[in-house]
Amino acid sequence: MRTRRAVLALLVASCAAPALSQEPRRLDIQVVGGAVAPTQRVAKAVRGETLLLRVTSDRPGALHLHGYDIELALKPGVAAEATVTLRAAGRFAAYFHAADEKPSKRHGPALFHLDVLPK
Ligand SMILES: [Cu+2]
Repeated sequence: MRTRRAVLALLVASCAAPALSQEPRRLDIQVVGGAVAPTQRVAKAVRGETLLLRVTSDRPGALHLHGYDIELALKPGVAAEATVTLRAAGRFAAYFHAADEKPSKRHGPALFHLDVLPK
């Protein structure tokens, strides 16, 4: 019980002060059928923070984070990762591009938005 409480306290501390941590904060995104759960549609971060973006997908394709121009190749069963230091504040849209989609296809709705708040 004591251990459990200590772990909880640690979790709370690391969530409350992401900008002060030197370790990248992990942002897990699960793409299922080309979409994410409603709770993952907006991710919040603070400028200056370093994120470890970790993405899984049940379909092959790519995740494209506009603005930061990060493209992650996605293969089912393999987590794709990118580390990014957030130097620009604003709202950035991420899209899922299916492996079989035509290159000319225009973007549909965003997979999720990354809100980077100025300090
Ligand atoms: Cu795109």
